[in-house]
Amino acid sequence: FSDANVTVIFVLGGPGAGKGTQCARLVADYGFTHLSAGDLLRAEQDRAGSQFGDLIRDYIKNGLIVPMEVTIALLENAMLAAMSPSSPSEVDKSQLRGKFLIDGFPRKFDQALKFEEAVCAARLVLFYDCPEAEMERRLLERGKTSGRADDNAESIRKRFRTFIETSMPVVDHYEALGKVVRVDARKTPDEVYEDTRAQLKERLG
Ligand code: UP5
Ligand code: MG
Repeated sequence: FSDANVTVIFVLGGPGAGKGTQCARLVADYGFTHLSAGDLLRAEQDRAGSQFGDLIRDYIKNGLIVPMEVTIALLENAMLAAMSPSSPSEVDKSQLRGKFLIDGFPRKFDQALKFEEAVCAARLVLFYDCPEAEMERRLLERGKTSGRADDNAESIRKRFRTFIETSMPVVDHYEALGKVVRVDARKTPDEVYEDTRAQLKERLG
């Protein structure tokens, strides 16, 4: 895809920081297409005939990062489908236009490099900053009804470890490039969204 025609914002933050919640609001106000890497992986896991189902299930339960070839292919296909619903195989990718929130990806430094090389560069990174105790409280609460295989105390602990050890360096990398918009995610969803909008207005005009 061409960086001039396609806008990508990575939406990052720890497990339960509120990435999905804020993306839903941004979609309504800005017309972005929201692509959650975790949601795409869960859909692929449940797709009949997928060769990756068992692998994805195992990685997610253990809070580990699924090999990037799988995730990047799912993201690229979803972007293509959003921009060219009719005949995705015949289009000239450099002519396609779209605006995307890529939620929960990249989670590892090499994934960031590979995505930018294979798909397109990120314009900004929205980073939702939330203390672990608050994220844990939210995830355990959601776990009562979510049915997510990783919303339990043991998986949550593993997800936190992966986030700190492997995913925070991605944020640091974009911070050094001046691309990070940091939002305090401890407040109510409305307050977090107001802060998001104010900062995006400053950065995107
Ligand atoms: N909530 C939200 N905002 C709140 C607020 N301000 N105040 C109070 N409550 C708030 O929110 C979580 C819960 O908190 C909800 O109940 C919400 O109502 C409440 P949500 O918006 O869902 O937060 P989010 O950050 O999206 O949390 P999520 O659990 O989705 O984060 P993860 O990053 O853990 O999950 P994801 O689906 O992205 O990834 C899951 C797994 O998939 C990973 O652990 C990994 O194994 C795998 N994965 C990969 O391998 N590669 C990838 O690229 C992506 C995922
Ligand atoms: Mg999410």
